[in-house]
Amino acid sequence: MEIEHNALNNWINEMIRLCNPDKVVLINGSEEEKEKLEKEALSTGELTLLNQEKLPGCVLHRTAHNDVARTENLTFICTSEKEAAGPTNNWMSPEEGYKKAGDIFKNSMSGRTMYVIPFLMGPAGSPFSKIGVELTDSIYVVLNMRIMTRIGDRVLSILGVNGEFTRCLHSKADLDINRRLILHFPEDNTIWSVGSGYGGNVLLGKKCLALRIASYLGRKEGWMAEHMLILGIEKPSGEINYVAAAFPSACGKTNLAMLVPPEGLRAKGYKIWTVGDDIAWMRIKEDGSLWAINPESGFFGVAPGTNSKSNPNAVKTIQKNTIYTNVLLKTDGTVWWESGDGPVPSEGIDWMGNPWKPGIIGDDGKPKKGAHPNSRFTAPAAQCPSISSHFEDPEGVPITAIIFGGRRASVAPLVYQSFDWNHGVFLGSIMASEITAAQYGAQGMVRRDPMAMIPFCGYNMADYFKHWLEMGSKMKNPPKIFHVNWFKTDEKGEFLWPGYGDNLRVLEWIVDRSKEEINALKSPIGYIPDKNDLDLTGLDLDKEVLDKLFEINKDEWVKETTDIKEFYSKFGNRLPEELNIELDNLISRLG
Ligand code: OXD
Ligand code: MN
Repeated sequence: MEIEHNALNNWINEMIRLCNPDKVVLINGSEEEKEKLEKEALSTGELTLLNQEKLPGCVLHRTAHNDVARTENLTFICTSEKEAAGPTNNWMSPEEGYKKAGDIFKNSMSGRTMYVIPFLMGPAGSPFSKIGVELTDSIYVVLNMRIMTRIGDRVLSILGVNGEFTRCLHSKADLDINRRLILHFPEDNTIWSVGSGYGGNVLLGKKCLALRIASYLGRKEGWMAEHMLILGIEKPSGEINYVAAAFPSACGKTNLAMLVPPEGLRAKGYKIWTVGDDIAWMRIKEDGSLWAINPESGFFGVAPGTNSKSNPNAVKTIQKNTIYTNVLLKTDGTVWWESGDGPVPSEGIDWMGNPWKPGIIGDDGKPKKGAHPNSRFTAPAAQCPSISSHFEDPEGVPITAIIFGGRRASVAPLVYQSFDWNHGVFLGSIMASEITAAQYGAQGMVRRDPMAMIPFCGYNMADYFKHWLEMGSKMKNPPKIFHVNWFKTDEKGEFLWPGYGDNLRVLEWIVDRSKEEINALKSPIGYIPDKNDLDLTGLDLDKEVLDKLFEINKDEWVKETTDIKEFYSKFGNRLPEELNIELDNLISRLG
C-alpha cells in the first residue's frame, strides 16, 4: 500500500533526511512480514527463539544492561510555556528539545533500516480511537507494536488522505544513557524518543501517546486518558458492572484485571472479564455516564511474581505468540523468573546473557536474580481466557466505579469510599505509593503519585485535577470513587491481606456500594464497610487482622495531611480551590 497522505509523506521524508537510514520499510501488518522480521532478528541475535514445542511463537529479547526501566529523569514535556508542563514534569522548550534530540538522531539510522509503523490506539471505528505513526530502527519495537496496537495497511486506510496522527520518532541510536531522551511535544502532537530500547520508553503508542499526549488531548477535547485497568465483574444474576482502577506501575494491575474468583465467590456465580490492564480512555456519553475503552491490544506485563496462583489467566495468555524480555532462559529453551511457576532451575542464562545458578553472588554481594525485577512479557490480549466480549467494542463499556490504589505498608485502610465526586478527586490527588522496579529511583520510598499519573500526565497536574473536577460536574451518573490498599503490613512486614483472587471480596463491596445496595459506616476519611458486608467465606482472617486492615490511625493521618499540604504547595495558586477545601474538611474531620 502506498502512503497517500501528503503531510505524513512530508514528515517521513524530513525524518529520513535527519536519521539517514539505508532503507525504509513500510509495515503492512501481515503474517509474512512478521515472519520475515522475526527471522532477521533471530539471525542477528536481537531475538532468541524459545522452545517452539512448549512455547509456540515465543521469543526472548535482552535489552542493554542500563536500559531496563522507564527513565523518568530523561522524560520531558516540551511546551512553549514551562508552566504548561507544571511542577511534576521535567520541562524543556520545544526548540531545545528538537535541537538536543536532533543532534542524537542525526545519522543515527545510517547502516540501518527505518520501519514506518502506522498504528491505531483503540478499536477500529471507535469515536475514542487515535492514530499514530512510529518511525523506528528496531525490529523489537515493530514486533512489540504489532502485539500492543493495531498496525499496518488497515490503519492507513482509516487515516485516509488528511486524517490526524501523532508523529512518533524512535531510534536506539547508540543506547547510551547519556544520549537518551524521551520527549513529548504536545503542541505539535509529536514524540521523539532516542537512545533507549526499553518498552516503556520506545513503544510510543503506550505511555508516550496513550497517556502523556492523550491526557493533553483529552483535556483539550473533553475526555480522559488514565493509567487504569478496566474489568467487568459479573454478578451471580448475570449483571456485569465495569470498574476502572488506577495503580502505580508494578502494583498488580495486570493481576487484578485478570482476577480469578476465590472458591466461595466462584460458587456464588461470580466471573471476571478483562477489558484492559494498563490504560483507559474515557468519555461521557449521551446517557450522562462515563464509558471506557482500552486503547491497547496486548499486555506488556511484569513477569516476576506472575505464576499460576497470582495470575493463572496471565500464565495461560503467555504460552504462545509472546515476546519475553529480560527473563531467565532455561536449558530446555523455556523461560523462568523469580516467583514464577515450577522449581527454581538449577542453571540457566540470566537476563544479562550470563550463565546463572541459584545463589550465585553478584558484584553487590547479593544473590544474582535470574530475571530482571522489571522483566516483561508482551502478549496479545485476545489470548487471555478472561478477555471481555466488549474488548473490541467501539462503544467501550460503562464505568460504575473508579478505584485508586497505592502500595502502602501503613496509613491507608483496605478500602474506603469517597463521600462524592469532588472528594473522590481529592482521594486520587493524594494517592501515594512505594517506588517499584518499573522505574529507576529509590525502590520502596513513598512518593505522591496522584491517580498513578505522576510519570504520565502530559501537562500541568493542577490543570489535570481541574479537568477531573469538571468532568464530574458534566456527568449525570458519575462513577462512584473508592480507594484500596492491598499492601498493608504487620509489624513483621508481612502482608495483612491475601490479595490476588481474594481482592474480589473488596470489589463485590465496591459494586454493591456503587449500586447503593448496602449501607456503610462514615469515618473521617470516607465511607468504610460494615465488616459484616464483606464476604469472607473460606478466608481464615483473625479478627485482629481485620481490625488492623480497617484501622484509621489518627496520628498517621494527621501526619499525612501535613505531607499532602506540602505536596499541594508545589502547585501554588493553580491548584483548584475545591481540593484545598477537601483537605481542610479532612483536617477538621480528623479533629
Ligand atoms: C507499565 C508501567 O509498563 O507503568 O505499564 O511502567
Ligand atoms: Mn503502567
